[in-house]
Amino acid sequence: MSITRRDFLKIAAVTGGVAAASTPVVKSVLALGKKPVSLPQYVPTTCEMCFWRCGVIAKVVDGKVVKLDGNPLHPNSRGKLCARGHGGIGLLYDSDRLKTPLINTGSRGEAKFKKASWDEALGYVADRMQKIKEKYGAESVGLLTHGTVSTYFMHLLQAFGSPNFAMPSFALCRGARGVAFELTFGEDVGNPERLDLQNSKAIVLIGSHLGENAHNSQCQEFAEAVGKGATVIVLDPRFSTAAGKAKYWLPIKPTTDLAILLAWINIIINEGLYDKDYVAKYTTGFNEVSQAVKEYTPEWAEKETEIPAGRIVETARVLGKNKPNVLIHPGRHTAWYSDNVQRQRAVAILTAILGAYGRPGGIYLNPKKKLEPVFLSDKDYPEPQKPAINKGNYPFAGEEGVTHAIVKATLTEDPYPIKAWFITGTNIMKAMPNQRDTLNAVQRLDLLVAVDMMPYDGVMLADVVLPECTYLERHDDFFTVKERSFGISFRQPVVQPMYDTKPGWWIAKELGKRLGLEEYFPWNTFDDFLKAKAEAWGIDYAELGQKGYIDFPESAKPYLSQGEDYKFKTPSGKIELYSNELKKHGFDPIPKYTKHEQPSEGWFRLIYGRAPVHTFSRTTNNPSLWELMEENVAWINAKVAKRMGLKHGDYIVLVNQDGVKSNKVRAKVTERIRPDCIYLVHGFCSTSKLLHRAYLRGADDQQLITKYAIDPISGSVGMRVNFVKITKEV
Ligand SMILES: Nc1nc2c(c(=O)[nH]1)N[C@H]1C(S)=C(S)[C@@H](COP(=O)(O)OP(=O)(O)OC[C@H]3O[C@@H](n4cnc5c(=O)[nH]c(N)nc54)[C@H](O)[C@@H]3O)O[C@H]1N2
Ligand SMILES: Nc1nc2c(c(=O)[nH]1)N[C@H]1C(S)=C(S)[C@@H](COP(=O)(O)OP(=O)(O)OC[C@H]3O[C@@H](n4cnc5c(=O)[nH]c(N)nc54)[C@H](O)[C@@H]3O)O[C@H]1N2
Ligand code: SF4
Ligand SMILES: [Mo]
Repeated sequence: MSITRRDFLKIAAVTGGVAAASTPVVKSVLALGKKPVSLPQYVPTTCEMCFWRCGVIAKVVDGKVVKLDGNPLHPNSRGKLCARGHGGIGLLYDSDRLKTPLINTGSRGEAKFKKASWDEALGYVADRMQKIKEKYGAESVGLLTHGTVSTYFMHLLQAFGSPNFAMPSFALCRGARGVAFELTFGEDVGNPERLDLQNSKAIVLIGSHLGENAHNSQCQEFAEAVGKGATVIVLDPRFSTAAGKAKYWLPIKPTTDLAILLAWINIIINEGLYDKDYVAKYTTGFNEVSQAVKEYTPEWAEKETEIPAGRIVETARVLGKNKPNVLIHPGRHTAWYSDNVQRQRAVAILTAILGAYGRPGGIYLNPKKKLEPVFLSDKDYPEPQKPAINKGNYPFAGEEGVTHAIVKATLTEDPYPIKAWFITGTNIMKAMPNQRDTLNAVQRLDLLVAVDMMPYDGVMLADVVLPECTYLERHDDFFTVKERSFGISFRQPVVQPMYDTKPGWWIAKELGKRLGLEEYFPWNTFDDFLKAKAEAWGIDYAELGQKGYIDFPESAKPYLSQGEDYKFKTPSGKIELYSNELKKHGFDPIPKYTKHEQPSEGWFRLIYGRAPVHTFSRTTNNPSLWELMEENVAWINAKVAKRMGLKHGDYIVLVNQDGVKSNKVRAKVTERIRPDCIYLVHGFCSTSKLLHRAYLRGADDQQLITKYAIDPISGSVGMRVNFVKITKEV
């Protein structure tokens, strides 16, 4: 049940001072001579079951969290949580949680854990870090990290003297999109994406499987747009949940999306359906694009994509007719093939010629609000002695680093050895492709430290495991939210940490102390740091604690006004349809279509995505979410299944081009997928015996992704380049 704004204001009033004995309810219970019942407390905080970071209101009774609801004041949740958000209680009370620090007493990765005190575990880590620093230099300590815990460990790593961190959110997720949009518009589309879905008249989803991708407010806005009659066009080899809402489902041959995008651009220009004033005022390179796309006719695109030319023309006209109130969803997980940046550049160019950037129903503008950064400490980091290896040799790799660059340097010791990994908030066995490389790299380390809440696969490889408490038990740094207006979201403990677990900030600070870096942590508790930061920003900390979210409505300026002079943050100040930056680095300044390998007879392309009730691997053991979906299934086209004599629900095993076999998995026999693909929901089949529900349940897409293709522009990783065969042996 969601609560109304009015209810929430009542709740906010309760949050401050709770359950005073004089309240009428308590009085009447006392009067009856019964045991006093404490009133529920409602504590606002921020969700971390995924990275949408919705506002949550936790209902706490007698020190136990009994319910989580969406914070109606928060633009990412709007009073509702998704299933995973509600499932936060399952995480908190999962009896498989990490409960104390652990030290592996066996060989690397043997997971022969003994319990340790914090002092012993942190002392062990600090001692080995110092030895590595003496022998190889501080740069030889690397960090693979994701989520809020990253803040503290990136700080610690840099204070120690290493620049070598990487997050899956760049190369394995939205990096290619960020690069393409920065090259074209001078900025990324944000996180959450600044999509004006609720006002869109036509929406194109290129793989973006909203509904299965459960990003909360985006799904709410998509539903609203559909309700208001927006025309939805879905490009997906699989009939996704979103395809069920679409007027046009275009079951595109995987790898060929760039062909349809270029054909659409061609048709829209050819038929004069583009936004002429907008193009003239805000863009550069239109003539070059017009010339370059001429070869991409609908008939040519039909041969590549297997979508009839007539359909391609018809859908291009839908976009032209509804401009500028159209949204070509820029996607989020854009790590598909080797041309991710160019595909995303085509999305950006199409958006621009339809005049949809800074327009209702398109992509809204960043809110206007600037707060001076307040760092964890004012002390400068030492200058690393060696160049960073975390971006590989990719000219447009982002600040978040490239995970496979860390793996490669560890394996090759080129240009210098990496001898320690911290893995914090990421499951290296599930997030990164080619598990054999990961395992080989791990064997070359002198130290592997995991900071996690649960014993997922990557944690089982660690020498030392440092248990973080869950997001419901800790403070974290403020989250700045750039929705239509600017806001700040707050995370505070809803209950005290269970077992011997500690917040990430505490673990980093304590380790810092043992490394002689205490000056980098000049506060006692994180509450102290946040109070000081709130003061520096002129924010009422008590109000933030009561509401969970503070908004600055005056900062909203979602759309360009009529004829407005607007300077984009590109070198030319215009939207760069033709990219001089790419040209300078030897890349195509306008996207060119490239062909990709296709599966041969008897083989299928392995594709993957999300289930609405799970987040990657991290929820597969969550008792409440596991109940909703215990394992994944392999989607197989019905005609293929018939030819192979497979029935719905039969167990099968998938074998990839390198002979790697999956765990057994049930076949989902369906018309809703192309015959050349097999689809798995990502994240299943944990190999950790400490997970009583997730252990060996379903099949692991990552196990079968032994091959990957690298986008030379950004270092983004294409993971949909593996082929599998189906076998019935179990
Ligand atoms: N094959 C394949 N690979 C993929 C993807 C795919 O779809 N298919 N998706 C890619 C994408 S889009 C992304 S964003 C990445 C995601 O990659 P990851 O974020 O690494 O995803 P998870 O597998 O959920 O692993 C998260 C780990 O962090 C731990 N964790 C969760 N919350 C916390 C916390 O608050 N504190 C600490 N200390 N630990 C925590 C969990 O217990 C778990 O061990 O994977 C990428 N890799
Ligand atoms: N429930 C839930 N929601 C999530 C997450 C989660 O773990 N669980 N993770 C969040 C994160 S970090 C991310 S990055 C997003 C990812 O979610 P999205 O960005 O929405 O989707 P993708 O993972 O890019 O794409 C998955 C879809 O692409 C289709 N597909 C496969 N190959 C092709 C192709 O060649 N062309 C086309 N057009 N389609 C193809 C698949 O059939 C599938 O429907 O989800 C977010 N939302
Ligand atoms: S989308 Fe769901 S899991 Fe993600 S932050 Fe929001 S409620 Fe939590
Ligand atoms: Mo992602």
